Amino acid sequence: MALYEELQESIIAGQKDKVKEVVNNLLDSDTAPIEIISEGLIGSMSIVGQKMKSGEMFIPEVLASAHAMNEGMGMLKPLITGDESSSLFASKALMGTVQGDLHNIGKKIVSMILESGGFTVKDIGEDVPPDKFIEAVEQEKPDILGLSGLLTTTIPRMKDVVEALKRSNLRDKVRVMVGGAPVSQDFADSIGADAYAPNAVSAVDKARQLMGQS
Ligand code: B12
Repeated sequence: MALYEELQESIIAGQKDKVKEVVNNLLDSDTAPIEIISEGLIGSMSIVGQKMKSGEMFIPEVLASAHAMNEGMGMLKPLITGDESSSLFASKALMGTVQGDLHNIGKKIVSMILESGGFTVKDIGEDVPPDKFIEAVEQEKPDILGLSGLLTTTIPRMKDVVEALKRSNLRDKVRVMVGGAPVSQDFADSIGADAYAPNAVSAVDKARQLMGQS
């Protein structure tokens, strides 16, 4: 079996050790680390994404795949040059759960899947008040601000963040993406967000669309 095929199968199966072994074999065969990342790792995660969309894979399996993929990423990232890295991980997403809300599982999954899709992700945690989001946007200068909320009582805080961005003249500097079980496209539209995604896989698609990548 070709090495890329083997890599793809081991990522889909969530087999960390196998991923390590195949990445080493690819490196031994003089494949460029940047190519292994984009063709092998990110390519395989797109297939995982498609399988999740079609109902062939579920969240625990997708997470295992993301962990396996991260194993390979950990080996390869130090081997790529600064220029390669800045073009591959050029788009940055800042993620946080809104004020009053401690739910973080979905946000962590979205962060991880965004990372496996080639985004640089900074997660600023849970129960984040609007002024902390503003501070972080000023500091980190992300392309995308991802707001997560799981409670019907806390998702109105997403609107507060959008309004705070406007007051700080930052609204046109960052694209706002929202998500979490009680969030819908209608809600996203009503607060003036740029995008909504119902799950981690579509979050990557939406993030790519926002960046004009697809
Ligand atoms: C686990 C859990 C908890 C844990 C959280 C642990 C943690 N570290 O996150 C604990 C026990 C702490 C907890 C506490 C509470 N919880 Co709770 N909790 C849940 C539970 C069971 C699962 C949530 C979860 O992790 N789902 C799995 C993840 C993968 O799904 P997800 O979060 O929806 O994320 C996906 C998408 O929504 C999307 N997504 C998520 N974020 C983002 C962000 C962006 C930008 C994008 C694009 C997409 C996106 O992608 C994710 C991956 O596919 C839900 C029930 C449920 N079935 O949802 C209740 C639930 C959310 N909780 C609920 C409640 C009421 C509470 C409490 C108020 C209970 C209490 N009385 O104390 C407290 C509130 C604490 C607080 N201040 O936040 C209610 C909310 C009801 C409502 N409509 O508001 C729910 C729905 C349970 C219920 N049926 O009553 N909870």
